[in-house]
Amino acid sequence: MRQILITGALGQLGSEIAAELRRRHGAEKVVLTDIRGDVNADLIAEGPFYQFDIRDGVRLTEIVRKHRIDTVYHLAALLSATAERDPQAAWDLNMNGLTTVLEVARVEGCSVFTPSSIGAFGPTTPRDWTPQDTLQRPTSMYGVTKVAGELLCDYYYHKFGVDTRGVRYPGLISSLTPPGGGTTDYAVDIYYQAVRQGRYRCFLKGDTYLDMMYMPDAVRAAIDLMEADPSRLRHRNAFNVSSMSFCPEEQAAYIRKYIPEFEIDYHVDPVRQAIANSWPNNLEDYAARVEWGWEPAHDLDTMTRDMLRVLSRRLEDARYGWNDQQ
Ligand code: NAD
Ligand code: AKB
Repeated sequence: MRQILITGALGQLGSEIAAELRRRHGAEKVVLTDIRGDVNADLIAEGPFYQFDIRDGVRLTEIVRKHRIDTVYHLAALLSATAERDPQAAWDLNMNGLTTVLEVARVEGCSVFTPSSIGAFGPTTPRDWTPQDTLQRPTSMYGVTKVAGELLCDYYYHKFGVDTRGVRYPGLISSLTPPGGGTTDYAVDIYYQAVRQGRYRCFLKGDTYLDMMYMPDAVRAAIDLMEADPSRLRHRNAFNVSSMSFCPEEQAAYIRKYIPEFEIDYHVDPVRQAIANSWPNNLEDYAARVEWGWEPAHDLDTMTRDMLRVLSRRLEDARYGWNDQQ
């Protein structure tokens, strides 16, 4: 039975991986950690939680030993738009946070999941059906840290035998916890604004295609990869995973199937548009399918229907006095 620790556990991805792992293994077996403690009160109350900076290796070692941790999902990081505003802070957290986790894992014998991103690719990468093994020369600081992170994780596997694994996630879309400062955040916010106001002002151009994924598929990808038979893994850090690719115009058209009066207009943010222009349109994910059985369940239509249903119900609850953020 695994003893799991999650870093960045209160974020968009962490809160959902935490909920699913606690559902599978029990709350006591899944230790959550984050630098903040002011969100997702239910998750914090339900099982072990520690508030500290992931660059503190002494504290991490204490917690790993106390709970006999054997598997770490390392999710604490700065995302692309935030990273571009403060590149030094992004390098510091994304690289020193990862180094701290890998060193503790090496000494204490833990497996480590670290997500990479479509941000690990750049303008010279083939944009359509981006191959698993291809050119990676990203132009954003986020991308620089993601490529360096992939290499560092592979290094720890080859040099020290640490069981490191990762996927290159597309933009993730979810309703439990808002996204934390990425270029793909528009694709989440558009659903909130569609339900609240029936209109949305988008910070990317309407014809900007990007790879995206609904959160239930993203959570399953992480857990399935960590449970995969290691002898089948030819790649490790990190696997392309893909489920849908769309642009804001297309997403708006799908929202209109359910909210016909929905309107979208555009006020382009040059920083995030430049990042999006340097990323692939869609990834080819054959290696993940063959090596550990990756298969997504959601497409743009099923995701749109589900997001609008969940958010409408939450808005309705808020009208009757429930907290809109819960
Ligand atoms: P997020 O910003 O929602 O969550 C990150 C969490 O890390 C936050 O809860 C934050 O409080 C915590 N954190 C920040 N600094 C910390 C520190 N010094 N010590 C400890 N915790 C700290 O991000 P997310 O979307 O959940 O992303 C998680 C991982 O997945 C990241 O590595 C990200 O690059 C990757 N990823 C996310 C997406 C996406 O669309 N969400 C896509 C591709 C890859
Ligand atoms: C971001 O936009 O920074 C993230 C990502 C795709 O890595 N959502």
